[in-house]
Amino acid sequence: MLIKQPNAIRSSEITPESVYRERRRFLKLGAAGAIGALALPAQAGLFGGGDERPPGEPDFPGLKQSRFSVDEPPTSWESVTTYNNFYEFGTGKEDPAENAHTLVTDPWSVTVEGEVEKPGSYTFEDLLKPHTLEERVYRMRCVEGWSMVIPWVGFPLANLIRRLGPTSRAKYVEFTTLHDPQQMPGQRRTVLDWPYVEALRIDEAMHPLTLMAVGLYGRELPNQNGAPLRLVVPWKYGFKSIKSIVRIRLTEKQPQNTWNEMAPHEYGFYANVNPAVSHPRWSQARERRIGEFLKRDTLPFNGYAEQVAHLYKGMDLERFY
Ligand SMILES: Nc1nc2c(c(=O)[nH]1)N[C@H]1C(S)=C(S)[C@@H](COP(=O)(O)O)O[C@H]1N2
Ligand SMILES: [Mo]
Repeated sequence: MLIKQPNAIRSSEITPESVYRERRRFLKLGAAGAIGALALPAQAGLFGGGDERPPGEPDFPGLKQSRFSVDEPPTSWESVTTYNNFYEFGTGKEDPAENAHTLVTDPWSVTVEGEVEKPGSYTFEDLLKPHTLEERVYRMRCVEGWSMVIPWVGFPLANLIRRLGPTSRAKYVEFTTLHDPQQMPGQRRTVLDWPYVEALRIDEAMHPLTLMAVGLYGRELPNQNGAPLRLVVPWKYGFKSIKSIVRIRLTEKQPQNTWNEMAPHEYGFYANVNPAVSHPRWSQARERRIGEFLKRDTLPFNGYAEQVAHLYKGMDLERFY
């Protein structure tokens, strides 16, 4: 098996208790306020028994279930939170769960720059306040050939971008992860050109499937999953879903993303899940769903073709991989 026993130190054990409770109180109020009296506890029915869910109380009780959720059994909480890619905390799959407790996620702020009408530095709380959180169960596919199904908690990135007011020159949206080798020990080695940067074309960023996530399985994001704020783009290989974002920049020119810079022939800008286009060193035709034994076929656009294929009409996807 790929999965080790849980050894993660939860953020609740690391962050000073008072600070942690403050952040939680804010998130709870926000989520509850947004859904009001109509909300039903979606989780009970959704995961029907089993022990896939995390122990303890949810941080976001009574989340609305998104109509974009897929109807597939979610990967266990244990796997989702102990089998990670987050090179800022090491290159091994178990490294992030072991090491990410040194990341301080509260206070947190995000700098907004470039082609927007409302640039500035936003606290995590200010950034979130106007948005309605919901649960979105998404298929996720890593470029390495494994996949998961993850019940994210978040809101559409489009809503945030609209609020920031893109100028007519805004063609791309660039995201940057925190750069702090004190908190991120993996950054003391130059395995990547830090900080980690990712970007989307503006129409991809505005697509209703593109999510800003703040939680999973009804809980705040564990540090190893990109706390306190990360991108989730379910039709693209996992590396586009950048974690622990501190900067959002709208640009006219296509930004340089980290993995493309590292290995341009292996990782493109688009990174749409495509079983027909092999990675130079392996096929992308099949995948291993974590928790399952037999491999399954990988679907074009990770199964989201109906919703997103039109974004790439007329593009040669062998060239724009
Ligand atoms: N900052 C940052 N974001 C990152 C990564 C990373 O190393 N650093 N890894 C990416 C890759 S390759 C994958 S598959 C997903 C994994 O997300 P998960 O650990 O929450 O499943 O995060 C992506 N976001
Ligand atoms: Mo990945």
